[in-house]
Amino acid sequence: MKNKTVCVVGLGYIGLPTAALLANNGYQVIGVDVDPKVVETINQGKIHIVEPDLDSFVQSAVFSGRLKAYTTPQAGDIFILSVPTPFYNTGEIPQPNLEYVLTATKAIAPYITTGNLVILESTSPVGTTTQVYETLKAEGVDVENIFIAYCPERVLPGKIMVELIENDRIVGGINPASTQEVKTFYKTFVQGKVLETDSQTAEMSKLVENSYRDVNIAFANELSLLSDANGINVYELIRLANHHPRVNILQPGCGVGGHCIAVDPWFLVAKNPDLARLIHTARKVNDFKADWVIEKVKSTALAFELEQHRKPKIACMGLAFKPDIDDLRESPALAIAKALQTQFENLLVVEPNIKQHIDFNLVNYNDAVEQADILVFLVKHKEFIGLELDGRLVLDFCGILTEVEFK
Ligand code: SAJ
Repeated sequence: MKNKTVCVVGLGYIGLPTAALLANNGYQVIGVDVDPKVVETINQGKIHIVEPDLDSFVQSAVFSGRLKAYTTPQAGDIFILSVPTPFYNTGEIPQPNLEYVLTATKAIAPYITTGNLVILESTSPVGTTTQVYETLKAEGVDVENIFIAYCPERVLPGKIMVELIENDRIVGGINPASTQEVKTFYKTFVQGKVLETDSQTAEMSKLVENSYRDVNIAFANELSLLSDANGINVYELIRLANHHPRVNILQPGCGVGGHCIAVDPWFLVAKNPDLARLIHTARKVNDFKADWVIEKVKSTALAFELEQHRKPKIACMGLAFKPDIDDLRESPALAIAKALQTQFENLLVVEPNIKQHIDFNLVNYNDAVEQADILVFLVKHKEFIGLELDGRLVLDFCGILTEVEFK
Protein backbone atom coordinates (compact mmCIF):
# COMPACT_ATOMS: atom_id res chain seq x y z
CA MET A 1 0.00 0.00 0.00
CA LYS A 2 2.85 2.40 0.80
CA ASN A 3 3.85 2.84 -2.83
CA LYS A 4 0.57 4.70 -3.31
CA THR A 5 -0.03 8.41 -3.76
CA VAL A 6 -2.31 10.15 -1.27
CA CYS A 7 -4.00 13.44 -2.07
CA VAL A 8 -4.92 15.33 1.12
CA VAL A 9 -7.42 18.16 0.53
CA GLY A 10 -7.41 20.86 3.25
CA LEU A 11 -4.07 21.53 4.98
CA GLY A 12 -5.29 22.81 8.35
CA TYR A 13 -5.04 21.46 11.88
CA ILE A 14 -5.81 17.88 10.76
CA GLY A 15 -4.92 17.77 7.07
CA LEU A 16 -1.35 19.05 7.35
CA PRO A 17 -0.31 16.77 10.26
CA THR A 18 -1.91 13.82 8.42
CA ALA A 19 -0.16 14.67 5.15
CA ALA A 20 3.21 15.06 6.90
CA LEU A 21 2.76 11.81 8.83
CA LEU A 22 1.85 9.86 5.68
CA ALA A 23 4.87 11.28 3.82
CA ASN A 24 7.13 10.27 6.71
CA ASN A 25 5.61 6.79 6.48
CA GLY A 26 6.67 6.30 2.89
CA TYR A 27 3.63 7.55 0.97
CA GLN A 28 3.93 10.04 -1.85
CA VAL A 29 1.69 12.89 -0.70
CA ILE A 30 -0.02 15.68 -2.61
CA GLY A 31 -1.26 18.38 -0.25
CA VAL A 32 -4.03 20.65 -1.50
CA ASP A 33 -5.16 23.97 -0.08
CA VAL A 34 -7.12 26.81 -1.64
CA ASP A 35 -4.89 29.39 0.09
CA PRO A 36 -1.77 30.04 -2.07
CA LYS A 37 0.10 31.41 0.98
CA VAL A 38 -0.40 28.13 2.84
CA VAL A 39 0.81 26.18 -0.21
CA GLU A 40 3.90 28.38 -0.54
CA THR A 41 4.75 28.12 3.16
CA ILE A 42 4.49 24.32 3.14
CA ASN A 43 6.57 23.96 -0.03
CA GLN A 44 9.32 25.88 1.78
CA GLY A 45 9.21 23.19 4.48
CA LYS A 46 7.54 25.59 6.92
CA ILE A 47 4.20 25.56 8.75
CA HIS A 48 1.35 28.06 9.20
CA ILE A 49 -0.18 26.62 12.37
CA VAL A 50 1.12 26.17 15.91
CA GLU A 51 1.49 22.51 16.86
CA PRO A 52 4.41 20.79 18.66
CA ASP A 53 6.67 18.65 16.40
CA LEU A 54 4.67 19.44 13.27
CA ASP A 55 7.50 21.61 11.91
CA SER A 56 10.03 18.76 11.86
CA PHE A 57 7.53 16.34 10.30
CA VAL A 58 6.70 18.84 7.53
CA GLN A 59 10.32 19.77 6.97
CA SER A 60 11.46 16.18 6.48
CA ALA A 61 8.38 15.38 4.35
CA VAL A 62 9.01 18.31 2.01
CA PHE A 63 12.81 18.01 1.82
CA SER A 64 12.60 14.26 1.09
CA GLY A 65 10.36 15.14 -1.87
CA ARG A 66 7.47 13.06 -0.50
CA LEU A 67 5.16 16.00 0.24
CA LYS A 68 4.36 18.70 -2.25
CA ALA A 69 1.52 21.20 -1.91
CA TYR A 70 -0.72 22.58 -4.68
CA THR A 71 -3.76 24.84 -4.87
CA THR A 72 -5.74 22.26 -6.88
CA PRO A 73 -6.06 18.46 -6.55
CA GLN A 74 -3.88 16.10 -8.56
CA ALA A 75 -4.31 12.42 -9.49
CA GLY A 76 -3.69 9.89 -6.72
CA ASP A 77 -4.77 6.51 -5.35
CA ILE A 78 -6.24 7.71 -2.06
CA PHE A 79 -8.06 11.02 -1.44
CA ILE A 80 -8.52 12.41 2.06
CA LEU A 81 -10.94 15.29 2.62
CA SER A 82 -10.03 17.28 5.73
CA VAL A 83 -11.73 20.61 5.12
CA PRO A 84 -13.70 22.67 7.69
CA THR A 85 -17.35 22.01 8.50
CA PRO A 86 -18.51 25.23 10.18
CA PHE A 87 -22.13 26.08 10.89
CA TYR A 88 -24.51 28.84 9.86
CA ASN A 89 -25.17 30.68 13.12
CA THR A 90 -28.68 31.84 12.33
CA GLY A 91 -31.86 30.95 14.16
CA GLU A 92 -32.09 29.07 17.42
CA ILE A 93 -30.39 25.95 16.08
CA PRO A 94 -27.21 26.53 14.06
CA GLN A 95 -27.19 24.49 10.83
CA PRO A 96 -24.14 22.65 9.46
CA ASN A 97 -22.41 24.23 6.48
CA LEU A 98 -21.24 21.47 4.11
CA GLU A 99 -20.09 23.85 1.41
CA TYR A 100 -16.36 23.11 1.86
CA VAL A 101 -16.88 19.32 1.89
CA LEU A 102 -19.03 19.32 -1.22
CA THR A 103 -16.78 21.80 -3.09
CA ALA A 104 -13.74 19.65 -2.27
CA THR A 105 -15.63 16.53 -3.39
CA LYS A 106 -16.40 18.14 -6.75
CA ALA A 107 -12.78 19.29 -7.05
CA ILE A 108 -11.36 15.75 -6.70
CA ALA A 109 -14.01 14.13 -8.94
CA PRO A 110 -12.10 14.60 -12.27
CA TYR A 111 -9.03 12.84 -10.83
CA ILE A 112 -10.74 9.72 -9.45
CA THR A 113 -10.25 6.41 -11.27
CA THR A 114 -11.28 2.78 -10.70
CA GLY A 115 -10.02 1.30 -7.43
CA ASN A 116 -9.37 4.66 -5.74
CA LEU A 117 -10.24 5.23 -2.07
CA VAL A 118 -12.00 8.45 -0.96
CA ILE A 119 -11.96 9.19 2.79
CA LEU A 120 -13.87 11.95 4.54
CA GLU A 121 -12.18 13.02 7.80
CA SER A 122 -13.98 16.34 8.43
CA THR A 123 -16.35 16.28 11.41
CA SER A 124 -19.69 15.91 9.65
CA PRO A 125 -23.42 15.42 10.23
CA VAL A 126 -24.72 11.87 9.88
CA GLY A 127 -25.24 11.07 6.20
CA THR A 128 -22.47 13.29 4.81
CA THR A 129 -20.38 10.37 3.44
CA THR A 130 -23.46 9.28 1.50
CA GLN A 131 -23.69 12.84 0.18
CA VAL A 132 -20.07 12.56 -0.94
CA TYR A 133 -21.03 9.37 -2.79
CA GLU A 134 -24.03 11.08 -4.43
CA THR A 135 -21.97 14.14 -5.38
CA LEU A 136 -19.23 12.04 -7.00
CA LYS A 137 -21.90 10.07 -8.86
CA ALA A 138 -23.49 13.28 -10.13
CA GLU A 139 -20.03 14.43 -11.29
CA GLY A 140 -19.78 11.31 -13.45
CA VAL A 141 -17.45 9.21 -11.24
CA ASP A 142 -17.88 5.42 -11.55
CA VAL A 143 -18.82 5.17 -7.85
CA GLU A 144 -19.52 1.42 -7.98
CA ASN A 145 -15.85 0.76 -8.65
CA ILE A 146 -14.24 2.94 -6.02
CA PHE A 147 -14.15 2.83 -2.21
CA ILE A 148 -15.68 5.60 -0.06
CA ALA A 149 -15.44 5.82 3.73
CA TYR A 150 -15.61 8.07 6.77
CA CYS A 151 -12.84 8.19 9.38
CA PRO A 152 -13.10 10.82 12.12
CA GLU A 153 -10.03 12.20 13.84
CA ARG A 154 -10.05 12.55 17.62
CA VAL A 155 -6.70 14.19 18.28
CA LEU A 156 -6.09 16.75 20.99
CA PRO A 157 -4.57 20.05 19.80
CA GLY A 158 -1.08 20.24 21.29
CA LYS A 159 -0.60 16.45 21.01
CA ILE A 160 -1.63 15.88 17.42
CA MET A 161 1.55 14.22 16.15
CA VAL A 162 1.47 11.65 18.96
CA GLU A 163 -2.28 11.04 18.97
CA LEU A 164 -2.52 10.63 15.17
CA ILE A 165 -0.34 7.56 15.59
CA GLU A 166 -1.43 6.22 18.96
CA ASN A 167 -5.20 6.84 19.15
CA ASP A 168 -7.70 4.13 18.22
CA ARG A 169 -9.51 5.04 15.01
CA ILE A 170 -13.04 4.33 13.82
CA VAL A 171 -13.50 3.59 10.12
CA GLY A 172 -16.82 3.20 8.32
CA GLY A 173 -17.32 2.54 4.64
CA ILE A 174 -20.41 3.12 2.55
CA ASN A 175 -20.23 -0.67 1.98
CA PRO A 176 -18.19 -3.53 3.56
CA ALA A 177 -15.57 -3.47 0.79
CA SER A 178 -14.90 0.22 1.46
CA THR A 179 -14.60 -0.47 5.20
CA GLN A 180 -11.96 -3.15 4.58
CA GLU A 181 -10.02 -0.96 2.17
CA VAL A 182 -9.93 2.04 4.52
CA LYS A 183 -8.99 -0.19 7.46
CA THR A 184 -6.02 -1.63 5.53
CA PHE A 185 -4.87 1.93 4.79
CA TYR A 186 -5.04 3.26 8.39
CA LYS A 187 -3.35 0.14 9.72
CA THR A 188 -0.22 1.11 7.77
CA PHE A 189 0.41 4.15 9.98
CA VAL A 190 -1.81 3.93 13.09
CA GLN A 191 -0.57 2.03 16.14
CA GLY A 192 -3.93 2.14 17.94
CA LYS A 193 -6.82 -0.18 17.10
CA VAL A 194 -8.68 0.45 13.84
CA LEU A 195 -12.33 -0.28 14.59
CA GLU A 196 -14.73 -1.12 11.77
CA THR A 197 -18.30 0.07 11.35
CA ASP A 198 -20.49 1.68 8.68
CA SER A 199 -20.11 5.31 7.59
CA GLN A 200 -23.17 6.61 9.46
CA THR A 201 -22.10 5.09 12.79
CA ALA A 202 -18.58 6.44 12.28
CA GLU A 203 -19.96 9.93 11.60
CA MET A 204 -22.19 9.81 14.64
CA SER A 205 -19.49 8.43 16.95
CA LYS A 206 -17.39 11.57 16.49
CA LEU A 207 -20.38 13.82 17.25
CA VAL A 208 -21.31 11.70 20.25
CA GLU A 209 -17.81 11.81 21.77
CA ASN A 210 -17.75 15.60 21.75
CA SER A 211 -21.41 15.88 22.83
CA TYR A 212 -20.65 13.58 25.76
CA ARG A 213 -18.04 16.06 26.96
CA ASP A 214 -20.31 19.02 26.34
CA VAL A 215 -23.13 17.44 28.37
CA ASN A 216 -20.76 16.47 31.18
CA ILE A 217 -19.27 20.00 31.30
CA ALA A 218 -22.81 21.46 31.25
CA PHE A 219 -23.60 19.36 34.31
CA ALA A 220 -20.49 20.75 36.02
CA ASN A 221 -21.40 24.30 34.96
CA GLU A 222 -24.91 23.89 36.34
CA LEU A 223 -23.43 22.59 39.58
CA SER A 224 -21.30 25.75 39.74
CA LEU A 225 -24.45 27.91 39.65
CA LEU A 226 -26.18 25.81 42.32
CA SER A 227 -23.03 25.82 44.46
CA ASP A 228 -22.68 29.59 44.16
CA ALA A 229 -26.31 30.05 45.25
CA ASN A 230 -25.65 27.83 48.26
CA GLY A 231 -22.25 29.17 49.29
CA ILE A 232 -20.41 25.98 48.31
CA ASN A 233 -17.05 25.65 46.53
CA VAL A 234 -17.98 23.69 43.41
CA TYR A 235 -14.42 22.45 42.80
CA GLU A 236 -14.29 20.94 46.28
CA LEU A 237 -17.76 19.48 45.72
CA ILE A 238 -16.78 17.79 42.44
CA ARG A 239 -13.48 16.53 43.86
CA LEU A 240 -15.40 14.81 46.64
CA ALA A 241 -18.16 13.44 44.38
CA ASN A 242 -15.54 12.02 42.00
CA HIS A 243 -14.29 9.77 44.83
CA HIS A 244 -17.38 7.66 44.09
CA PRO A 245 -16.00 4.77 42.00
CA ARG A 246 -18.50 5.31 39.18
CA VAL A 247 -18.73 9.13 39.12
CA ASN A 248 -16.48 11.26 36.92
CA ILE A 249 -17.72 14.85 36.65
CA LEU A 250 -15.65 17.23 34.52
CA GLN A 251 -14.79 20.77 35.65
CA PRO A 252 -16.88 23.93 35.41
CA GLY A 253 -15.35 26.90 33.64
CA CYS A 254 -16.48 30.22 32.18
CA GLY A 255 -18.18 28.40 29.28
CA VAL A 256 -17.13 25.95 26.59
CA GLY A 257 -14.98 27.05 23.69
CA GLY A 258 -12.84 25.76 20.86
CA HIS A 259 -13.94 24.61 17.46
CA CYS A 260 -15.03 21.09 18.41
CA ILE A 261 -16.90 20.62 21.69
CA ALA A 262 -18.88 23.86 21.28
CA VAL A 263 -19.72 23.07 17.64
CA ASP A 264 -20.21 19.33 17.05
CA PRO A 265 -23.28 18.86 19.30
CA TRP A 266 -25.18 21.25 17.00
CA PHE A 267 -24.79 18.72 14.16
CA LEU A 268 -26.82 16.23 16.20
CA VAL A 269 -29.37 18.81 17.34
CA ALA A 270 -29.85 20.22 13.83
CA LYS A 271 -30.61 16.74 12.43
CA ASN A 272 -33.13 15.71 15.12
CA PRO A 273 -34.21 18.85 17.01
CA ASP A 274 -37.23 17.18 18.60
CA LEU A 275 -35.22 14.27 19.94
CA ALA A 276 -31.84 15.78 20.93
CA ARG A 277 -33.26 17.66 23.91
CA LEU A 278 -30.54 16.97 26.48
CA ILE A 279 -27.74 17.76 24.01
CA HIS A 280 -29.50 20.99 23.00
CA THR A 281 -29.99 22.00 26.63
CA ALA A 282 -26.33 21.30 27.40
CA ARG A 283 -25.29 23.71 24.64
CA LYS A 284 -27.56 26.36 26.11
CA VAL A 285 -26.35 25.75 29.68
CA ASN A 286 -22.71 26.10 28.58
CA ASP A 287 -23.41 29.26 26.57
CA PHE A 288 -25.42 30.71 29.46
CA LYS A 289 -22.47 30.19 31.81
CA ALA A 290 -20.52 32.99 30.07
CA ASP A 291 -23.50 35.38 30.46
CA TRP A 292 -23.77 34.43 34.13
CA VAL A 293 -20.06 35.20 34.61
CA ILE A 294 -20.53 38.68 33.12
CA GLU A 295 -23.47 39.37 35.46
CA LYS A 296 -21.47 38.09 38.44
CA VAL A 297 -18.60 40.46 37.64
CA LYS A 298 -21.02 43.37 37.23
CA SER A 299 -22.79 42.72 40.54
CA THR A 300 -19.46 42.33 42.37
CA ALA A 301 -18.26 45.63 40.86
CA LEU A 302 -21.45 47.37 41.95
CA ALA A 303 -21.11 46.08 45.50
CA PHE A 304 -17.49 47.30 45.53
CA GLU A 305 -18.54 50.75 44.31
CA LEU A 306 -21.29 51.08 46.92
CA GLU A 307 -18.84 50.19 49.65
CA GLN A 308 -15.74 52.06 48.48
CA HIS A 309 -17.42 55.03 46.73
CA ARG A 310 -15.27 54.54 43.63
CA LYS A 311 -15.33 52.32 40.61
CA PRO A 312 -13.15 49.22 40.87
CA LYS A 313 -10.30 48.38 38.53
CA ILE A 314 -11.04 44.94 37.10
CA ALA A 315 -8.56 42.45 35.63
CA CYS A 316 -9.59 39.63 33.28
CA MET A 317 -7.11 36.80 33.69
CA GLY A 318 -6.92 34.68 30.53
CA LEU A 319 -8.48 34.89 27.07
CA ALA A 320 -7.73 31.48 25.49
CA PHE A 321 -10.43 28.82 25.15
CA LYS A 322 -8.59 26.50 27.54
CA PRO A 323 -5.47 26.47 29.74
CA ASP A 324 -1.94 26.90 28.39
CA ILE A 325 -2.72 27.49 24.72
CA ASP A 326 -2.77 30.59 22.51
CA ASP A 327 -5.96 29.60 20.66
CA LEU A 328 -8.79 32.13 21.05
CA ARG A 329 -11.31 30.50 18.68
CA GLU A 330 -14.85 30.42 20.12
CA SER A 331 -13.33 31.34 23.47
CA PRO A 332 -15.87 32.23 26.18
CA ALA A 333 -13.12 34.08 28.10
CA LEU A 334 -12.53 36.32 25.08
CA ALA A 335 -16.28 37.01 24.73
CA ILE A 336 -16.51 37.83 28.45
CA ALA A 337 -13.54 40.22 28.31
CA LYS A 338 -15.03 41.96 25.26
CA ALA A 339 -18.40 42.36 27.00
CA LEU A 340 -16.77 43.69 30.18
CA GLN A 341 -14.66 46.15 28.19
CA THR A 342 -17.86 47.88 27.05
CA GLN A 343 -18.94 48.29 30.69
CA PHE A 344 -15.72 49.08 32.53
CA GLU A 345 -13.15 51.70 31.67
CA ASN A 346 -9.50 50.74 32.15
CA LEU A 347 -10.22 47.02 32.15
CA LEU A 348 -6.94 45.15 32.58
CA VAL A 349 -6.63 42.12 30.30
CA VAL A 350 -4.04 39.37 30.69
CA GLU A 351 -3.21 36.51 28.32
CA PRO A 352 0.29 35.16 28.91
CA ASN A 353 0.23 33.01 25.73
CA ILE A 354 -0.14 35.85 23.24
CA LYS A 355 1.86 39.02 22.72
CA GLN A 356 -0.82 41.35 21.38
CA HIS A 357 -4.52 41.56 20.63
CA ILE A 358 -6.42 43.92 18.38
CA ASP A 359 -9.11 44.69 21.00
CA PHE A 360 -7.01 44.95 24.16
CA ASN A 361 -3.81 46.41 25.55
CA LEU A 362 -2.56 43.25 27.19
CA VAL A 363 -0.81 43.61 30.54
CA ASN A 364 1.54 41.35 32.43
CA TYR A 365 -0.16 39.11 35.02
CA ASN A 366 1.99 40.38 37.90
CA ASP A 367 1.07 43.99 37.07
CA ALA A 368 -2.61 43.05 36.89
CA VAL A 369 -2.50 41.36 40.28
CA GLU A 370 -0.81 44.42 41.75
CA GLN A 371 -3.16 46.99 40.22
CA ALA A 372 -6.63 45.39 40.12
CA ASP A 373 -9.30 45.71 42.77
CA ILE A 374 -11.15 42.67 41.41
CA LEU A 375 -9.30 39.75 39.82
CA VAL A 376 -11.50 37.73 37.47
CA PHE A 377 -9.88 34.37 36.70
CA LEU A 378 -11.29 32.99 33.46
CA VAL A 379 -8.67 30.46 32.33
CA LYS A 380 -6.50 28.24 34.50
CA HIS A 381 -3.17 29.05 32.86
CA LYS A 382 -0.11 27.69 34.68
CA GLU A 383 1.21 31.23 35.23
CA PHE A 384 -1.80 32.01 37.44
CA ILE A 385 -1.43 29.02 39.74
CA GLY A 386 0.16 29.84 43.07
CA LEU A 387 -0.01 33.65 42.68
CA GLU A 388 0.00 35.52 46.00
CA LEU A 389 -3.69 36.47 46.30
CA ASP A 390 -4.21 36.76 50.05
CA GLY A 391 -6.67 39.51 50.91
CA ARG A 392 -7.49 40.15 47.23
CA LEU A 393 -11.01 40.24 45.83
CA VAL A 394 -11.00 37.22 43.53
CA LEU A 395 -13.72 35.84 41.26
CA ASP A 396 -12.60 32.33 40.42
CA PHE A 397 -14.41 30.90 37.39
CA CYS A 398 -11.82 28.26 36.50
CA GLY A 399 -10.68 26.63 39.76
CA ILE A 400 -7.50 28.66 40.18
CA LEU A 401 -7.79 28.59 43.97
CA THR A 402 -8.44 24.86 44.20
CA GLU A 403 -6.32 21.93 43.16
CA VAL A 404 -8.22 20.57 40.18
CA GLU A 405 -7.00 19.23 36.88
CA PHE A 406 -8.72 19.68 33.53
CA LYS A 407 -8.82 16.25 31.86
N1 SAJ B 1 -13.65 22.29 29.44
C1 SAJ B 1 -14.31 22.56 30.63
N2 SAJ B 1 -14.24 21.64 31.62
C2 SAJ B 1 -13.54 20.49 31.48
C3 SAJ B 1 -12.88 20.20 30.28
C4 SAJ B 1 -12.96 21.14 29.26
O1 SAJ B 1 -14.97 23.60 30.81
O2 SAJ B 1 -13.52 19.71 32.46
C5 SAJ B 1 -13.73 23.28 28.37
C6 SAJ B 1 -12.38 23.86 27.99
O3 SAJ B 1 -12.01 24.90 28.84
C7 SAJ B 1 -12.66 24.32 26.58
C8 SAJ B 1 -13.65 23.27 26.04
O4 SAJ B 1 -14.17 22.64 27.19
O5 SAJ B 1 -13.28 25.58 26.57
C9 SAJ B 1 -13.07 22.24 25.10
O6 SAJ B 1 -11.83 21.76 25.59
P1 SAJ B 1 -11.36 20.23 25.42
O7 SAJ B 1 -10.02 20.08 26.02
O8 SAJ B 1 -12.40 19.31 25.95
O9 SAJ B 1 -11.37 19.98 23.86
P2 SAJ B 1 -10.64 20.57 22.52
O10 SAJ B 1 -11.66 21.39 21.82
O11 SAJ B 1 -9.29 21.11 22.75
O12 SAJ B 1 -10.38 19.24 21.68
C10 SAJ B 1 -11.36 18.25 21.64
C11 SAJ B 1 -10.61 17.05 22.15
N3 SAJ B 1 -11.51 16.40 23.06
C12 SAJ B 1 -11.26 15.87 24.25
O13 SAJ B 1 -11.92 14.98 24.56
C13 SAJ B 1 -10.22 16.39 25.18
C14 SAJ B 1 -10.13 16.13 21.04
O14 SAJ B 1 -9.97 14.79 21.49
C15 SAJ B 1 -11.03 16.12 19.80
O15 SAJ B 1 -10.40 15.41 18.78
C16 SAJ B 1 -11.21 17.53 19.36
O16 SAJ B 1 -11.96 18.17 20.40
C17 SAJ B 1 -11.92 17.54 18.02
O17 SAJ B 1 -11.26 17.78 16.99
O18 SAJ B 1 -13.12 17.21 17.97
